[in-house]
Amino acid sequence: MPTRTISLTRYLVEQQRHDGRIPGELRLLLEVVARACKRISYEVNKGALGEVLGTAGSENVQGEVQKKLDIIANEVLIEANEWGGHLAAMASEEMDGIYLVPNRYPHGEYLLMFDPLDGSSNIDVNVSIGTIFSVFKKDPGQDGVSEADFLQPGRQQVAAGYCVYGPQTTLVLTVGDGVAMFTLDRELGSFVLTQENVTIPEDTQEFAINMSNMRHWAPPIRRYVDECLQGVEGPREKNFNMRWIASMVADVHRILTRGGIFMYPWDQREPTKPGKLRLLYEANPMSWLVEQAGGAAHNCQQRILDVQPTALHERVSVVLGSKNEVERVLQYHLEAQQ
Ligand code: P6P
Repeated sequence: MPTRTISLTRYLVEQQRHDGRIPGELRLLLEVVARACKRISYEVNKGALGEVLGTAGSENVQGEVQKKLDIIANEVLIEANEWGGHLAAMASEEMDGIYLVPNRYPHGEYLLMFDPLDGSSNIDVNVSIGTIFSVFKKDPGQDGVSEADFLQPGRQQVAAGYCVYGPQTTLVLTVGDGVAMFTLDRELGSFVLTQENVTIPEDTQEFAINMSNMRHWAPPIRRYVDECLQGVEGPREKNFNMRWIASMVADVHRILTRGGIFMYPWDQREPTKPGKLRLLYEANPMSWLVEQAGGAAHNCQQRILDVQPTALHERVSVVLGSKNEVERVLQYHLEAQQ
């Protein structure tokens, strides 16, 4: 336990006081999201004892089978956030359209998007999963709120983060002034600051990609991975390690903690889709966190945070992590075009 325990609340109040980067309404919103994540962690940790495992017998807008915990996590986030008065609307991987704050509650200026439980294919096998969230401000000049308000490039986020439910429950957050990590102290029942100024090493010897898709990749991705696999005998002149948890939250948490490169690129399986991961509530928040920690995040054509969304659930190709490795992948894409 760090000698000077700083709770999430104290951290946010001091950030608010320090440079006004966190207005009171945003601080309250982030504290509500954190409390919702604490509740989700409690539900996830029940496992087989809580009758929360297995499928819900339904599909989400992505056509993916919904796990019971997907729906529980979504409901926890909706119920926690709808009454506080700081949101105009929410959007979720688990809901087709946006969720307007009911008229019986006051409305605010913020928009909250989330993947309530990312990596849910890992739930039943007890592997780390997590909640990913992204916060924007609504255009003050617009009356009402619509899906169009959510279609903002990721560089306009005002807060982003995730909570990973693993051996520890850890909340990772940025409001544009670096990345901080808070570990849930279950005895106190609060998130305690355990790391700030998180920094991703610019170089790495660890890559994360689903190797079973190798035959479907574009040539520049194939070249990059082949060179990693050739190790010291190849052009990289060093050996690489591979990790793939199939839970973006867990893979990104490893990269924020010790470096690495994460790739879920476009491939030929569904050539009309730019990638598998969703732009608004997976790639954007993770990309801002990675950039705030000194890393890079690209879709192989442009910086992910500059992508102009055109649909709530649109997908994107993702290459993110240690800056020099991401730049090498981009260089291989440029060379392939010459
Ligand atoms: P695959 C989880 O379903 C997810 O959206 C990400 O968390 C993860 O990185 C990816 O999909 C895993 O995909 O095709 O390897 O199962």
